[in-house]
Amino acid sequence: MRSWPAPSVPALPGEGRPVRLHDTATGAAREVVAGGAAGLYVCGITPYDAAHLGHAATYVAFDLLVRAWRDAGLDVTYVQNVTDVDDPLLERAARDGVDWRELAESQLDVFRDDMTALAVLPPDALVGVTEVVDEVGALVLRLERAGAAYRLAQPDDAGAPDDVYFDVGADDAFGAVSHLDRATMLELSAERGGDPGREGKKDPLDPLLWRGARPGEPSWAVSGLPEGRPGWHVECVAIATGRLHPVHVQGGGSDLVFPHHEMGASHGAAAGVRPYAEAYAHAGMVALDGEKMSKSKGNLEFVHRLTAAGVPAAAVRLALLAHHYRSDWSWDAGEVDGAVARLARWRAAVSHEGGPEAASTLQALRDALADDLDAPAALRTVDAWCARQEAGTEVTELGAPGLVARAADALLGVRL
Ligand code: 5CA
Ligand code: ZN
Repeated sequence: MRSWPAPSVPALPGEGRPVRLHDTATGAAREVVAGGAAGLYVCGITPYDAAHLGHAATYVAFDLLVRAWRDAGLDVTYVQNVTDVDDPLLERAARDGVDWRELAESQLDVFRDDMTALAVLPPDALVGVTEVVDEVGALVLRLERAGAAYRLAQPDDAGAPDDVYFDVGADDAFGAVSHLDRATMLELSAERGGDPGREGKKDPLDPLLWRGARPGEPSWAVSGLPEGRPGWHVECVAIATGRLHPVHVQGGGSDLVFPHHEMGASHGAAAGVRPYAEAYAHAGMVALDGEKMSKSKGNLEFVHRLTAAGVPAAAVRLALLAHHYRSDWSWDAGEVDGAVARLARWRAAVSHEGGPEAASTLQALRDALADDLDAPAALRTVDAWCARQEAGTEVTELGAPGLVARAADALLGVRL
């Protein structure tokens, strides 16, 4: 489906270092990409409500990875999905009396505008699940043929199309992404879209691969499967493995470690794609004023609300970058003030023809990003150059401010 416009990325002299990235599965940071090409898959939005600042923070985090990889000379292919058919979307559409497709399209437009404002590089492919139902169905059938799936009659309607479940027992390595104990897995499964209480399953943790059609719900006919629609985890595995060879990094927020990425890894293994992803990278959760952002509590912040209130989008981006992508943190109104002040300081410092040499600043910026995308350290290196510029005691090089400005734009996505 349509993505969003790509911001231009200025050219920089030289090349960045290979990026070391923290892998949730191994618990260590390492260079994930060996050759000259990198494949990134990041879990996209479920467009039933406007994407909030926490979602934006996750996409800005992976945007840093794309920028650092490209700067290091890699040929990057970036794929992102849109969960444009799922329970929360259908429930919200029914509640509000709108068509689920229209609801998804309208919320996607808000998301595209926010990503454009934040100068996030668009994925090479933004794939809606409804566009690739056949691909997902083919993977479900493959898992059935591999003996890793089973069918279950709908609870109250034996004549209705069956549901298809994945058998977590089919993967010996199940648990290797999250390393959670079973009690925690059961708890998270219930919280995050699973149905551990469903009767008749082989294991309460077994996730849905394909949901048999229910009255009033959209469904598709895929040859060999009951009339129905894709399950959640399998959609991402189908979309990622169908386009990336290999999937170097499977990314998303840390709320997806379990069950989503754990199940994805097992689906991949059972289907013969071993490993599904070379590494699993997760962004921390953003809260608001100390509490988890939650639609029911109404404590949400949005990129478009901030920009409509006059905050430059570049300042919103700087505010997000001031937190390490792996940390959980809480947004409060003070974040804006600090970022607006920093943006003004940077802009003033680069608005000269000359300034202190900047090649070492570029190097430090690259080093910070290559070290597990340490954006806070990268911001401090630019701050330090600004301080030298303000002190005015160093030999001035013509063009140095321009280099700092181009580096901030290309590597951090902050245009000065
Ligand atoms: N469509 C699925 C992924 S396949 C989904 O989780 N959609 S979402 O709209 O709920 O979330 C979109 C992305 O934002 C996911 O990568 C998710 O992990 C991330 N995310 C959700 N909440 C937050 C938050 N509070 N802070 C940071 N990232 C978040
Ligand atoms: Zn996903």
